[in-house]
Parts: sequence; C-alpha cells; structure tokens
Amino acid sequence: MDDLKAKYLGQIAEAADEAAIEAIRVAAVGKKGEIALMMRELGKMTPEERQTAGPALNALKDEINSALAAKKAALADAALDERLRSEWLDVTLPTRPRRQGTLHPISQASEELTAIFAEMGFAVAEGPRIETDWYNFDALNIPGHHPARAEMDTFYMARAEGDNRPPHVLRTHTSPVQIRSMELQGAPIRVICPGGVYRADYDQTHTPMFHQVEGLAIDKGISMANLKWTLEEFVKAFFEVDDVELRFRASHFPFTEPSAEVDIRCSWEGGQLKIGEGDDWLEILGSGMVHPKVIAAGGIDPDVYQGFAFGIGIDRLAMLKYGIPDLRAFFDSDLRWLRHYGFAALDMPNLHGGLSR
Ligand code: 2NL
Repeated sequence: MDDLKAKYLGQIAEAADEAAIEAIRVAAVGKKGEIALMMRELGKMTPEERQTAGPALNALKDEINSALAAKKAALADAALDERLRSEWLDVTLPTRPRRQGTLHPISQASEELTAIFAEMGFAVAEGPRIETDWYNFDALNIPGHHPARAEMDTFYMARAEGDNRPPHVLRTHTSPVQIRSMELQGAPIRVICPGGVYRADYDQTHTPMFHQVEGLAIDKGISMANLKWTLEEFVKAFFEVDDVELRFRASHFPFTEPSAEVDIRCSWEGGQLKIGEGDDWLEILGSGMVHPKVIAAGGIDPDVYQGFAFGIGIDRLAMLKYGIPDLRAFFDSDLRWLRHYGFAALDMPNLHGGLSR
C-alpha cells in the first residue's frame, strides 16, 4: 500500500493539466481502478486481516482524492495567473489621439461667456424660438406700427385660413426670454439668455439664424455705472486681457432709455486683433437702462425697480476671439472646418482653468 501511495502521489505531483489529473483519478480511485480492485480482495481475507486492510485502503483512497483536488485547484490558479499575465493592460496609457467630435465655436463661446456671467451672479434662462408677437414685440415697447418691426426682417409663421389672430414669429432676439423670466421670478433678477434667433437677412455678415446673448439685471438703485462695470468685467474675462477701454456711444433701442452702443479699444496689426490697445474701436454690443414700459410688461413696478440690459452677438464674439474670418462657414457643417476650429469636448471652460486654454 505504501508503494501504491508513493506511485499515485508522485504522478499527481507531476500532472501537467486537468486531463492528466482525470486519468490518474480513473486509474487509482475509479470504479475499476487499482484501489477498487484491492477492495474486492478484502472478501478473501481473514476477519483480522480485513480489520486493518479495510480502513487502510479507505484512508489511502481519501488521501489520493484530496491530493487530486488540491492539484486541480493549483492548476486552475496557475491557469488564471497565466491568463492575467497574457491579458495585462496598461490603463495609464494615453487615450487614442483621434478626436471623435468637437464643440462648435459657438457652443464654446456660449460656455465661456456663461461661466463669466455665472461668476457675477447671472442665472441662465432659455425659452421658445417660436414666439407670440406680444413677447417678441409689444412687451419690448415695439408697437404694431413701429418701424423696428419692419426693420427686423421678421419670419412669420403661417396661420390657418380664416384665423385672423396675429401670427407667431421666429424670435428676432432673446429678449422675450427675459420678459418671461421677469414674469416668473419678479424682482430682483439677474439673468442671461443665450440662444439662436432669426432674421430674414443673408449676406457676407448676416445669416438668417444667428446667436445672441442678452443680459438683464433689475434691482433697486441700478444705474449705468453697474452696466459699465459688468460689461468691462465681461470683456476682460472673455478676451483674457488685464485692461480694456470701453466707449459708450449714444444710440436708440425701443426697449432701453437711455441706450448706448459699446465699442472696445483695439488694434488690427497685420490682420491680428489686439484687444485693449491701439487706435481702433470695435463695436461689440448694444445696451441701456431698461425702459419703464418694458419693466412693467414683465410684471414689475418701474417706480420701485430699475435695471440695465444688453445684447451681444455670440457668432461675432467667437469670430473675434478665435480668429475665424468667415461667418457663413459657421453654418456649413463642413467637417474639415469643424475639426480645425472645434474645441475638445468635455473640457468645460471656467474662469480658474483659463477659459479656452
Ligand atoms: C444689440 C442690441 C440690446 C437689449 C438688447 C433688452 C432686453 C430687455 C429689456 C431691455 Cl427684456 N433690453 N435687451 C437692450 C439693449 C440692446 O441689443 O445690438 N445687440 C447686438
């Protein structure tokens, strides 16, 4: 029995795979294996011989079985180790360099300016692009006969035949969103409204859909000085310069009184725009103190509250900041153009990270 034990334990130790283990099991402790055959010999023994040989055979069988199980587990561990070694992967390697998609410069500019105004306490509001003529015109002190309605080259929605109500319009500015915000929130309020707007105009510098951000701040005791500071902070942060000089030129909008168009000092040396220095002026926005009638249209008492408002073209801001020469290319969906001018996705601009880096 000692020979038998030495033989099988030796074979088990040498076994290289599961098939070898199974062959040893069948030969040693299988139904017709060597130990089973010896068990059959027990019947020919004397009772005394049987008393020692029986338990000894059972013990040998148990020992071989547990050696088989232990070897099987060891082989499985070794196989797993080998798999882990061969499937090893360096998760610290950089990702594939090819960018699958990019942010459109208009989206990038919107994210950047939103981050700047958010820092100054302005919430973002959005609203429908199809508006009633009340929200788009009347609430903004642009009555039906007002030339601004014609000047705006408005797109009108079709009405069903026999429906004589005024037609809906594609919003010509984002001001309606600010009227809606005043109605919903009341005063005090600080919001910016970025988004697409529509005017029937198409040439070198105009597209029928473009993007605007308007800002509105209403509180007690708001003045032109608050407007000037806010716009200066915005321009400095957006163009990433330490100093700017703004020039306010008297202007006219139906929804503000007084109204001002705002230019920033700049230079164009060798086609390269520099903000904050030089002898040129760049017109970038319109602004003013909100007309009392417009404050009232928003459901706020103009005898108690005052406010400033401004409107900026986002597409033009993006062209200036990123050096994009042609406005119409913005809307061509040309993949080569998008790859060239696009921004890395998931890289949200913030003031601390340096906006566009
Ligand atoms: C421009 C002019 C401007 C506003 C927009 C505004 C909105 C409300 C009340 C009063 Cl709800 N004003 N918006 C004010 C002044 C100018 O935009 O030329 N933008 C490019």
